[in-house]
Amino acid sequence: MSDVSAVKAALKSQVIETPSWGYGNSGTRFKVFAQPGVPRTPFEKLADAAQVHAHTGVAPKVSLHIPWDRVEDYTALTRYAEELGLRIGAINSNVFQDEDFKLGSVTHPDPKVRRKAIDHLLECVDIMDATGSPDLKLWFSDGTNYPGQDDIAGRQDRLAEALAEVYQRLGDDQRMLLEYKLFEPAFYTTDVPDWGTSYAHCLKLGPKAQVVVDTGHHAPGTNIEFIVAFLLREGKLGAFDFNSRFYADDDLMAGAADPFQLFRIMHEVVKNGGLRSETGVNFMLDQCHNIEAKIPAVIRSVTNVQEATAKALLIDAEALAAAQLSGDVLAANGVLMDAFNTDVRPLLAGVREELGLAPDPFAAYLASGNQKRIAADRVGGEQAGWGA
Ligand code: LRH
Ligand code: MN
Repeated sequence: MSDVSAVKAALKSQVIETPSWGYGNSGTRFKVFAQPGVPRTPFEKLADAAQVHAHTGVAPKVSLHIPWDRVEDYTALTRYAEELGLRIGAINSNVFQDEDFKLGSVTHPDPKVRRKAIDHLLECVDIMDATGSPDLKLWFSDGTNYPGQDDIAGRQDRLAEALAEVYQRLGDDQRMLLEYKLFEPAFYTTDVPDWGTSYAHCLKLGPKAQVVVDTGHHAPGTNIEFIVAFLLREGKLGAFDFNSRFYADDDLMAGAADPFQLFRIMHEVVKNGGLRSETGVNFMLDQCHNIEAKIPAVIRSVTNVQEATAKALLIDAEALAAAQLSGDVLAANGVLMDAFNTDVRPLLAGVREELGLAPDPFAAYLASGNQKRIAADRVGGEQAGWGA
């Protein structure tokens, strides 16, 4: 049986990075619904992220997205984050909204357009230098919509060339995290469509290049925990973008659509040393709260990840190994299901109290009155969103 004090210690030192864009307006092509109290500036997004950390104790990092979070003075933004007890996490590039990138960014047929895209990625590394962020997170919407539209292998050459130039620019304590996605916005080829393509590019680039697993970016039925176990074994799992989905890249709250999948993923993380800080896996949320209040939704997502982690930590590893090695299929599956069916909320409530926090962060936040306060204070100005 797992040592409860070791489980508690692991839960107390867990770090979940929240996305600045998760606090802004978001939607679909059909509609973006605004909400009262939505932040207007990156500073207000940090203030919202600080609420999540204040109530959960495990969310001290915030991912930024450029240009959505572009500011005059990144030192001031970083200092403000520190005053709030936060630090700047991954810097996300954005080569999916510029008019020039319709046919691709770093894979575009026109070298001038590729240059523009690479310069944006290099600007993101400058912002990492200014904010102390160790992670450059790259997701490319690049792809094609029709057979014959472009040279599939040629685009890979262009991608590899761009990644190599950016890789050279990285500092010793910096790394690039290459995210893959099956489709959307492109609907025929996507230039980084799956973990294998990202892994292959990262292998060629070197040790400072690792793969990002966004849980919403796979074909239905994909066994994501296999990918996680494989990449951890190779030392190439750099980060997660946690969210959940029923169909495609729905970007719903992590653990909301499929808590059992999140548990299976965290089991492979725990078993393969991915929770150890020295493994360097960055656990991030990448979600959109199109109809639900944003700060409470992020708090719920953080506690969902905590619950999946707690259940994974409670797995009786010895009993599991014994059953696996003796080929006792039902016993092995039973060990995992015992952990999954364990109500870990009392354990997590205890962990929070030991951290000096309220046992139920969601209820505590709603009772704090912060939601009413920001709705009253944040009137006027332009609410933050995807700026598309
Ligand atoms: C692409 C993605 C990527 C981010 C964006 C907000 O679907 O997952 O990680 O840049 O969402
Ligand atoms: Mn993502």
